[in-house]
Amino acid sequence: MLSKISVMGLLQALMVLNTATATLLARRQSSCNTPENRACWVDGFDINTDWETNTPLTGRTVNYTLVLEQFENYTSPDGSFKHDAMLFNRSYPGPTITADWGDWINVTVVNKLKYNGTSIHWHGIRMLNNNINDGVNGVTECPIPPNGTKSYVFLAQQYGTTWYHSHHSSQYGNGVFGPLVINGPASANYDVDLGPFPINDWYNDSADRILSRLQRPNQVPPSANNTFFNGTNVDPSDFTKGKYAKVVLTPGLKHRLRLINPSVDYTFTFSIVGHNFTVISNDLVPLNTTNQNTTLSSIFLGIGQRYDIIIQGKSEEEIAAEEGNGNYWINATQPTNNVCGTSQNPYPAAILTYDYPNATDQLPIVEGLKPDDLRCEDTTDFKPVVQRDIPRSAFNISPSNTLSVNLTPNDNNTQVFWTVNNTGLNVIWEKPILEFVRENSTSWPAEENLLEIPAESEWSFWLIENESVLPHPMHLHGHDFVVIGRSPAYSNPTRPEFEFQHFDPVVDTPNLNFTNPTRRDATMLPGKGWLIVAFQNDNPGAWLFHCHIAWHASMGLSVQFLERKNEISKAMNLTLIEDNCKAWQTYVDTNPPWHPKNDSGI
Ligand SMILES: *[C@@H]1O[C@H](CO)[C@@H](O)[C@H](O)[C@H]1NC(C)=O
Ligand SMILES: *[C@@H]1O[C@H](CO)[C@@H](O)[C@H](O)[C@H]1NC(C)=O
Ligand SMILES: *[C@@H]1O[C@H](CO)[C@@H](O)[C@H](O)[C@H]1NC(C)=O
Ligand SMILES: *[C@@H]1O[C@H](CO)[C@@H](O)[C@H](O)[C@H]1NC(C)=O
Ligand SMILES: *[C@@H]1O[C@H](CO)[C@@H](O)[C@H](O)[C@H]1NC(C)=O
Ligand SMILES: *[C@@H]1O[C@H](CO)[C@@H](O)[C@H](O)[C@H]1NC(C)=O
Ligand SMILES: *[C@@H]1O[C@H](CO)[C@@H](O)[C@H](O)[C@H]1NC(C)=O
Ligand SMILES: *[C@@H]1O[C@H](CO)[C@@H](O)[C@H](O)[C@H]1NC(C)=O
Ligand SMILES: *[C@@H]1O[C@H](CO)[C@@H](O)[C@H](O)[C@H]1NC(C)=O
Ligand SMILES: *[C@@H]1O[C@H](CO)[C@@H](O)[C@H](O)[C@H]1NC(C)=O
Ligand SMILES: *[C@@H]1O[C@H](CO)[C@@H](O)[C@H](O)[C@H]1NC(C)=O
Ligand SMILES: *[C@H]1O[C@@H](CO)[C@H](O)[C@@H](O)[C@@H]1NC(C)=O
Ligand SMILES: [Cu+2]
Repeated sequence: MLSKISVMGLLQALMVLNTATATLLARRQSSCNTPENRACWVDGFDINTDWETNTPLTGRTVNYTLVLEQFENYTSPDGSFKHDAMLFNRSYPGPTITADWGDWINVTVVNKLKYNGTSIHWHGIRMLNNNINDGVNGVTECPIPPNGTKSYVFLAQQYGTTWYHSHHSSQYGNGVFGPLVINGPASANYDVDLGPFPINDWYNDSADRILSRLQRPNQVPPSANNTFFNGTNVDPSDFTKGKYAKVVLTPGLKHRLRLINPSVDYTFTFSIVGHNFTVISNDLVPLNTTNQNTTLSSIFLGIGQRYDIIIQGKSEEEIAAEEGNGNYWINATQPTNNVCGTSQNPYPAAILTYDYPNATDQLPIVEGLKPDDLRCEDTTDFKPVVQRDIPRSAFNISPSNTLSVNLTPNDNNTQVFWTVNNTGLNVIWEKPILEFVRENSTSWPAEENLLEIPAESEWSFWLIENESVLPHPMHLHGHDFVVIGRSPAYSNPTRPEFEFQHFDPVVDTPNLNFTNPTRRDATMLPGKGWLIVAFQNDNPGAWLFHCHIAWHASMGLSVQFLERKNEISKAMNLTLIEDNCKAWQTYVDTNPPWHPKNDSGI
């Protein structure tokens, strides 16, 4: 049941990555990447390096083993409730995987779940010529069966903060996720790296049970039972149970905090009472902090999005001069019904505290920002350090690159689907798209929602129109996209509510941004509105573009882009997926797995 990645596959990927840098292994200078010089990394590589063409190959492989186990009566980290959970190495969230820019990462996943397959995706990782390690069952691999093992091997071509999670139906909602940190240069200086800080929703029920309820008509998704900061919080109905997450600063120093939203359904506005912060990257893309003001008092965090921020610690004297007690709330608020200006914290917050002689254990006493001060919309005006301009002349919108999203019942109204151009995604776990490609077959079913990227295009532009009032956090695999344009959020007070805003080529095209637009791997599609993204047609493989609300993805809200189809077999060794597919088939033959028609499988 063991599937191995051959050394040949690795070498192939190395060769195609960059012949110029592959010959010289990068070396670290001692004067580099100090608190005064974070822009520096190693000889010839710094914050201005375009990682799409240059990566400081270290020749090192970091190895991790993640053992995925099922717990029947897992006590929630807030002590409030017991239910099923699925955890990596018995830890919630899973362990942080850490590497340096240019390392190879080898994560061996051991599936000890009782009844579920699994498939682990490395969110935001480029996977250049390495689609077989993207970890999407039914697309790039078969699920890893119970008692099966698979090693995912990939290059840390980018650097910054991201996460990994199961792509097997809504399974990550049971706890199957963890942070992934790749050390590299930064676009502003700091003294202390505090590490990852996931903020996510928590339910007193398993993801499997919630999803099976939502697949029926007229169901509303449950409200979360808590918000977890770095995996914990107090019980909202009994503050003596569980514990607050505490972020500890040293007075006077600058601290880097790596925000991640690995929720299944919630977006947040993040803020810290009494502290502004500087955003140095969105997703895995460093931001220029000198030609724009990235110092903010709050930031919107959609599902799948990350922000690395730098917090300037106050001096002991500054703290003493304040009305507070040296402790400050870290809030993750939500606007009511997606209406900006109505943000509030439904659950207890986390605490920012200081390590100094006068520190106390008291709870913060200053309430924090007024709700209307909070930014409650996704930011699209951040400019990356490495500039990329998009050829306006190549821009064209037609029905062939328009995706229309809606919530659609089936004919006899017994099930509901999230559809894209009238079809909800439904992958075949036993026969991933890469298997069709290997067989040189194009006879995949319509429910694969597969869109072939025209071979001759350099840039691929996509207009997504959202018929529903719900905003959707859209995430692309295998690339960063640029956000060329977007309608205002439907809740924007200047817009009549619920009025659909179609993309109007005449009115809207002049306002699109082709000059160094925001570049990242997850962004919001506004309710009753539109979004235009573009990405380069340069990574052979089958790549998902999906809503990152777990319920929506599992109910169909996804397409797959098939890119440079004729080059896929050359770029990687597709036979490497075979062993695991055989193991999965053996499992299926004896234990028919649950995969109802209206579960997309991702
Ligand atoms: C990771 O495992 C590979 C293969 O077993 C080995 O060659 C390599 O030295 C290991 N890396 C480290 C950092 O130990
Ligand atoms: C979990 O809890 C249920 C209900 O309390 C109980 O029936 C079951 O035996 C427990 N399972 C384990 C493994 O403890
Ligand atoms: C990855 O780790 C597994 C388990 O330790 C090992 O068998 C395999 O050789 C490693 N692969 C590479 C490319 O280092
Ligand atoms: C996964 O396991 C859970 C709990 O054991 C079960 O309820 C669910 O049906 C399984 N899902 C799949 C997709 O196999
Ligand atoms: C997995 O291995 C355990 C221990 O060897 C065994 O009890 C269990 O039946 C196996 N499960 C499957 C699905 O093969
Ligand atoms: C998050 O929790 C882990 C485990 O308890 C801890 O080691 C880490 O310091 C925490 N991170 C922050 C930013 O507080
Ligand atoms: C944060 O920035 C706001 C302006 O947006 C400013 O009014 C406020 O004084 C700043 N707060 C701190 C603690 O620097
Ligand atoms: C940011 O923009 C400024 C002004 O355009 C430029 O001088 C600088 O080199 C850019 N890069 C960084 C990392 O600040
Ligand atoms: C940047 O914005 C912050 C917060 O809004 C504000 O406090 C600061 O004065 C601004 N800095 C510049 C250079 O405009
Ligand atoms: C620390 O507490 C002591 C005793 O209450 C007080 O005299 C001193 O001013 C405080 N120092 C600071 C920096 O808050
Ligand atoms: C921040 O969190 C604290 C503690 O939960 C709460 O009292 C305060 O109202 C929150 N602030 C906002 C703006 O919701
Ligand atoms: C979440 O927990 C369940 C089970 O205890 C309750 O039934 C729900 O009412 C609760 N939901 C919220 C929003 O707190
Ligand atoms: Cu959605």
